[in-house]
Amino acid sequence: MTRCTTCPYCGVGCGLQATPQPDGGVALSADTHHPANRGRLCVKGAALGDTLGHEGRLLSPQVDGAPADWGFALDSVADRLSAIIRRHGPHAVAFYASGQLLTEDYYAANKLMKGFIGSGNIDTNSRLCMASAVVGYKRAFGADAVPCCYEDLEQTQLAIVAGSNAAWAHPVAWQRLLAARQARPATKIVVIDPRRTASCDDADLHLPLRPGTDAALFAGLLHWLHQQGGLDPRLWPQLNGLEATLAAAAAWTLPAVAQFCRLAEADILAFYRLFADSDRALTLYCMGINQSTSGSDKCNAIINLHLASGKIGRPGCGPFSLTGQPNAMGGREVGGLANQLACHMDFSEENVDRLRRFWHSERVATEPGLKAVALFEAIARGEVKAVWIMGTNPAVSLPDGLRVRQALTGCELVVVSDVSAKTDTTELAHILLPAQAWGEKDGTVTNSERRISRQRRFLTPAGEARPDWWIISQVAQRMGFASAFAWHHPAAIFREHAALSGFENQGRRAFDISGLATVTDDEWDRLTPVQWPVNARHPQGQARLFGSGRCYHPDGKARLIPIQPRLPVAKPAALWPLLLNTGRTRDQWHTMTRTGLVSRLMQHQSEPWCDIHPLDAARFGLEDGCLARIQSAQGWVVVRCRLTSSQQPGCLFVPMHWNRQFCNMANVDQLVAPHTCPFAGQPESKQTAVRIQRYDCDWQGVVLARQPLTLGDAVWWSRMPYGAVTAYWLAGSGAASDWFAALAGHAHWRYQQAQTPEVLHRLGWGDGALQIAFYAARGAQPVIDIPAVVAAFSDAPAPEDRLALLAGQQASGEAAGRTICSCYGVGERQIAQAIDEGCGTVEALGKRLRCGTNCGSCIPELKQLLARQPA
Ligand SMILES: Nc1nc2c(c(=O)[nH]1)N[C@H]1C(S)=C(S)[C@@H](COP(=O)(O)OP(=O)(O)OC[C@H]3O[C@@H](n4cnc5c(=O)[nH]c(N)nc54)[C@H](O)[C@@H]3O)O[C@H]1N2
Ligand SMILES: Nc1nc2c(c(=O)[nH]1)N[C@H]1C(S)=C(S)[C@@H](COP(=O)(O)OP(=O)(O)OC[C@H]3O[C@@H](n4cnc5c(=O)[nH]c(N)nc54)[C@H](O)[C@@H]3O)O[C@H]1N2
Ligand code: SF4
Ligand SMILES: [Mo]
Repeated sequence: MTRCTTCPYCGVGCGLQATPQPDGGVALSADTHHPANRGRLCVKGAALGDTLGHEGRLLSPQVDGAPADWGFALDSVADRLSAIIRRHGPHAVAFYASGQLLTEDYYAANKLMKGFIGSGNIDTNSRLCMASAVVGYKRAFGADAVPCCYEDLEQTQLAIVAGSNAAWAHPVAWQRLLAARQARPATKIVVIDPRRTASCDDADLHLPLRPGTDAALFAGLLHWLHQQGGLDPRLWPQLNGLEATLAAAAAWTLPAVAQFCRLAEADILAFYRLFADSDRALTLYCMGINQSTSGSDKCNAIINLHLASGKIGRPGCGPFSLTGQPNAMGGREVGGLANQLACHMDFSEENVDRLRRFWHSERVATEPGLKAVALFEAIARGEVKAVWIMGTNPAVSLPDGLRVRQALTGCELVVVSDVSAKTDTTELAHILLPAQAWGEKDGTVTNSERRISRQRRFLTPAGEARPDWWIISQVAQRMGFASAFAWHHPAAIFREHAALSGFENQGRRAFDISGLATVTDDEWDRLTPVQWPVNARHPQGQARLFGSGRCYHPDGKARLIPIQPRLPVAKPAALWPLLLNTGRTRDQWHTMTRTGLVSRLMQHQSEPWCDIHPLDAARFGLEDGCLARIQSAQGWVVVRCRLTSSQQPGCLFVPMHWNRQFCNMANVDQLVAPHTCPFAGQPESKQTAVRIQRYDCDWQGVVLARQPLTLGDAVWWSRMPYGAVTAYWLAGSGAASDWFAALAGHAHWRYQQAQTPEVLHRLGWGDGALQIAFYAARGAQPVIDIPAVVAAFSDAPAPEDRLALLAGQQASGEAAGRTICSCYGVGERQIAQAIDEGCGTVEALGKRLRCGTNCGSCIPELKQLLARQPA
């Protein structure tokens, strides 16, 4: 039977259908009925079927490095946590959770820590992601409530895309916006981003502002509108703080904004006029706004503008924070952030009392706990002695990565619930608990537009994996809280959560799904996607909020917040002349635990890299394709340079994804400083002061093998899975032949070798098949046809073709080149050839090669190739 479910990746929250196949497999396809995607999927969603295998999965619990049964593992967690609490009190323990948990899991974790252990110390990776957006909404509306919905993408006249590369990070929402503009060409798109991203390819206007200066741009717009008479005086009685906000914005005249943001006045004015002339304007914002030491103020600068101009609460209007993870929003609802309680309640005495009565617990935490960055600092100082990490990989994703690793290494008790056996974080755990993965577990998630959807089970769990909610409640029971954690089904947790949302609410809290508090298990299982609130007033949910102007502050009025735009803490200086930006790439998800398994997703960008402007490259003696070492006050990485004018001079970009499982020297968060926003606690992951220099090595190469290799740190390496073969890009010092000899193989393998002073190629044959292939060149990376070499592992070439293989080339035929379209595996060289042969448009390429015809994420790159090689 087909089961509808929700994508486990981004906050767009697309629906999928999973249909069991006669051969025992599962066919996945887009759900044509899901309101978030209506039949569309992006590359990552479309490749989900390739991630369902058990490769790399954590299959059984482990305690102190040894396999354990569940009973022993759960007892160990409960006993050790309880012992630490007895000795040092409840604040000596902490949970660090994730926007990738399901709402039911998240609710259980929050209830255990804040309701029964009695500490506020549960925080989440959403701190690195949405915390500023939460502060922005709460300050403005008195509630963490996104006013908008995806239909606004279709109904707006102006989409302002600020600090978001939605073409890659929220592809299906982006495609909806583009489709809407195609239907109504008067719709305009303005992208605000220091880099020229894939999203800019479709923009009517790109404002490449100086990093970190968005607040001034928006404050300037507010001031300019006010001067033009563009604000709506009818709204003013409903607003608090307007006068002070306008007074603060008055400094931001056009010339002042132009100077601060380093933009041309004409471009700024073009943007401001578009806003003034559009009755319906929508601002979509994401990490380029949130990940900042003044992220909260940037969010409020955006919200101020929409409130004062009345572009909110109507179709096509509003400040729309795009959530990152599939259930970042659910985490905000249950109280996954250390500075809130549950169901959007804060730590006021009244709310603490309310929760005491609802949970029947005398131990409810009375004050906020430690936010993520501060939490790991407290672990490092030994103040927090135990941490339970669930569904996140902090050794990779938190700033000041080296210190985070040290903190975990020195911590008395590190418990990790994960689906992957080997991550940078699981490697540091004392107790490992195998969680059920997407497709194996059942629960709900909430997407960017407040829409609650079901993730449904359609697979048998791997090994002994258990649902996260079950693991948490088992530990809670063993810690002595049996009756409060006696759930037998996730639907029971959902009902409790829904009931709490309505408990003594009386319209005071925006988050209210009390209309779902009495669903039966069966109704919960059949739940169709619905946008909260779901209550007596809105039994079918509600698409847009704040249409009436009423907010959740005690006086019911929305608040404008006076903003003083500030530059990032990181400032370029003599020692650190460049500003490092970090973020996402199209085909990878975070720390690559899932997408890194899929070779077609790895082929889009197979190595960690750094984008650098040609002027900076010349200044620091770098060329396209060379390896460079980037250093900050915190640490360093080694990545490959890509020269591109999409970067502005003075700024670098390195992806956030790579970590020690994929490259031994490319975890970019080892560079990022732990500076945070004073209101949100969110780190400034987008701006770090760094320097760059060429990475000295004698040779570069690639080694391909049937088994993953243990390469150590004597060389720089970067791993790329290629089906049954694993490839590693390499850079080393000394003689390549010595390195390979030390690595290599079996006595009975026979080696074929080609060597000149410049290159060393070696193929190892055993049992009639290719076992290992090594290509090294002095200085630069060898030019090798990797797909051809990979193919030779399964189809040993005829002896007369082995010389071509030794040369690293395919014997005949044209190789496809770097994968551009991941959906259909279409490569750069195939596309170039088709263009040469007359395909002059994206549509023509799609007809010929199918590229770009599924999810559309590669269309920006197809356009670039077309522009580069006119037919
Ligand atoms: N493919 C893919 N998609 C994802 C994810 C993924 O890992 N991979 N992760 C999901 C998650 S959790 C999240 S949070 C979202 C993130 O989605 P996005 O926020 O769209 O992605 P990022 O690449 O982190 O950053 C967005 C842009 O902010 C820009 N930026 C940097 N500094 C500034 C600045 O000062 N001002 C402005 N205006 N822009 C700036 C960067 O150049 C970058 O292009 O993506 C979600 N979707
Ligand atoms: N420099 C820099 N750093 C960043 C960012 C940036 O832009 N720049 N972005 C930040 C942002 S926005 C985010 S959201 C974070 C993301 O960073 P992380 O949350 O650290 O990244 P993930 O790889 O998503 O980690 C998820 C982990 O949970 C496991 N997992 C998957 N499903 C389940 C499950 O059902 N149960 C359990 N228990 N485990 C599961 C996976 O195997 C994986 O180990 O990174 C942040 N760090
Ligand atoms: S846009 Fe892609 S990654 Fe995001 S939910 Fe949809 S299919 Fe999944
Ligand atoms: Mo995120």
